[in-house]
Amino acid sequence: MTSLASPINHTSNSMTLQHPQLKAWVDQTAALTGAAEVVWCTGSDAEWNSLTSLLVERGTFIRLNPEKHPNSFLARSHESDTARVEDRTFICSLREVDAGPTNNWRNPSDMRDMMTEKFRGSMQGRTLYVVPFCMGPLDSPLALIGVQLTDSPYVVVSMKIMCHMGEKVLQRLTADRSYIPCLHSLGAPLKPGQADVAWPCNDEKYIVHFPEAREVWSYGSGYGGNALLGKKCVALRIASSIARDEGWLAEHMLIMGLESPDGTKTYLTAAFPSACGKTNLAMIVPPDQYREQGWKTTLVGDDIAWLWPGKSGRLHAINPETGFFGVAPGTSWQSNSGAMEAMSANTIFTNVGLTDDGCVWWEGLSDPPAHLIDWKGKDWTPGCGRLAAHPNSRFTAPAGQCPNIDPNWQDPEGVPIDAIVFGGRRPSTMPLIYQSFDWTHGVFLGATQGSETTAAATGTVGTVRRDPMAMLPFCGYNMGDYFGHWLDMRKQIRRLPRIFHVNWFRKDTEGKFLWPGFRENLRVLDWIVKRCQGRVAGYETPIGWTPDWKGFNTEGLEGFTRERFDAIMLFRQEDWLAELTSQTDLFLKLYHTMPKELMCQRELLMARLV
Ligand code: TSX
Ligand code: MN
Repeated sequence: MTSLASPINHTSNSMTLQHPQLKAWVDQTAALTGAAEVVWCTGSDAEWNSLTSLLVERGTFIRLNPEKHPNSFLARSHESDTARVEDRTFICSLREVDAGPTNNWRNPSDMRDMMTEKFRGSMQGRTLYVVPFCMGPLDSPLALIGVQLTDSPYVVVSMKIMCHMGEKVLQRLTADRSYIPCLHSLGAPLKPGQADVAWPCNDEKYIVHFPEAREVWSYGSGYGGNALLGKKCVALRIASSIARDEGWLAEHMLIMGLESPDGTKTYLTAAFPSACGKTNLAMIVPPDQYREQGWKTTLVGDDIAWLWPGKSGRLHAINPETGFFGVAPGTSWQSNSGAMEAMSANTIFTNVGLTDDGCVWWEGLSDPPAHLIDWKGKDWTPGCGRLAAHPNSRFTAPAGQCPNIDPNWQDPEGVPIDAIVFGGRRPSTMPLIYQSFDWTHGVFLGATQGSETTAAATGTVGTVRRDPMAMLPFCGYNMGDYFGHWLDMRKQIRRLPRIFHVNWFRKDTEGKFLWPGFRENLRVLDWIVKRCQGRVAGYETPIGWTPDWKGFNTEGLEGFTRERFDAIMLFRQEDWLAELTSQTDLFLKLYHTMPKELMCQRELLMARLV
C-alpha cells in the first residue's frame, strides 16, 4: 500500500478533502485490503480516457468502431457474473423483523466480522479507487452523497455515466455532511507476478446492506447492481430506509412528462415488475397522430424515483441517476428509438454480440448479421442455436443523450407528480387501464401488482408472481412497514396524485395480445392525463374506474373495434375471485406487519365482487 505523502486535508491528486473521517476510512480500507495503490477519482474526461485505455489494454474492454460508436466499449463478463444475485443479498438490520420475511437477514455484527475477513487482502495487486458520488441533482435537498471504494476500473467508468461523480461531489462533501460508505471488492487479489483475467470476480458473492448504519459492503461480483453500488444498493435499499425515517419515498419507478396540445404538462411515475418494458414506456414517442396534435413526451428517469411532498403541497420527484443501465435484447429503433439514440456514443455495452465491423448486435435489434462474436467470445452464426447476446446484457448510456430528456430533469426541486401508475404482465383478469378509488385503494393496487409467470390457459388465471410496487428485491426494510409508510404519506401530501393500474399484455381467447402496445400506449396515458385534469368521465366497476368507449381515444387504431375494447376492459367475476385467492399468499407471508387498511381494502374488494 502507498503511504500518502500529501497532508491529511488533500487527496492523492490534490483535490481538497473537507471530511475528517473519509481519509481515515480510505487508509484503513487500503490497509485491510492490501491494495497496491490508492487513486482518488476526479470524474474528469482525462480520467475516463486513461481508465478506458487501461481496460482495453487488460482485455476487459474492446473499443468499438469509432465511426459507428464513438468513445464506446464492449465488455464481456465472466459467465458466472451476469446478473444481480438476490439469494446473496442481505439486509443486516439490528432486529430480524425489520428486514422482514421477503429479505435475507443476518446479524449485523456477525456479518461485519465475516465481511472484514473476506476483504482482508482482497485487493492485493490491485488499485483501490475512491469514487465520491452523488445520487440526485448535485444541489437537490434530497441528494445523497456516497463514497464507493472499489478495485474495479469498470465500476469507476460505469459510475461516471450513472451518477454525478468525482471532484464536484467531494467539493460538496463538507465536514457537516455525512456520506454513505460503500465498500466493493471483486474478491480477486493478484499475487506478485500473477496474470490478471479479463473479468475478475469471485464465485462467492455477498451484497450486504446495513440500513441503520447506512452502509453497503459488496464482495465477489463486478456486474450491474451488485457492483455499481449507487443504484440498487444506495438509491433503493438504503434510500428506502432513510426515506421511511425522513418522510419520503425511494421507489423503483420511471418518471416522465406529458405535454398535451393545450400546453399543460403532466408528470407521472410508474412501477412495473421486470419484463414489462419500463424503459420503453419511459422513452415513449407519441404516435404520429398525437404528435401532429401537439403532444410531447419527455423523460426524467427510467428506473428510480425519489418522491417527497414538495413546498407546493404536491408530490415531487427526482431521478437520483444520470444514466441508463438498460437491458439490450429487444431494444431497437422500432421498440425504443430514444434509447437507441442515447447509446449512440459514450456508451459501455456488456455481454452483447460484436459484429465483424466493430459494432454491437443483440436479439431483437435487427436482422441478424451473417457472422459475429457472441457474448462469450465465440463465433456465432444465425443458425447456430445459441444466443448472440446474454438475455441480461446491458447498455450503460448517459441519460442526457436521450433526445427527449426533460428540461427539468436535473431541477433540484424535482418535478410535480400528478399520477402514479402500477402494472404487470397479465394475460387475463386485468383490464388495459383502471383507476383506483382513492390513495389507500391505490396503495392496495401497488401492493398486489405482479406478473403472470406461466402462459395461462386462456380464460384462467395462471400463477401470479407478486412484486409489490416492483420493490420486492429492493426494499431495505420490512415490506409490511413499507406499505404502512406508503399509506402514511397520504397525510403529508396536499394534492394527492391519482393512482392507476395498466396491463399492456392482456390476451384474447386465441392467445393473441389484445392491445398493440408500444407507442399506442400514449392513448392510455392520454386518458390518465384527462382523468387527472377532471376532463373525462370514468365508469365505476367493482375494481375501480375504467374508461368507457367514448372517453377513450381509439381513432386511427386499425381493427380496434368496440368489441375489442370491451374485451380488453372486461371485468370477469370468476377471474377476480381467483385473483383474490391468489393474493392470499402475499398477505399471509406479510401477515404480522401488513397494515389493517390493506386487509380492509381486500375485504372491500371481496364485498364488491360477490
Ligand atoms: O415494452 C413493451 N411495451 C411498452 C412500450 C412502451 N413491450 C415489450 C415487452 C417488454 C419487455 C411490449 N410487448 C408491449 C408494450 O406495450 N406490448 C407488448 C406485447 C406485444 C408484442 C408485439 C406486438 C403487440 C403487442 N406486435 C404486434 O402485434 C405486431
Ligand atoms: Mn430496475
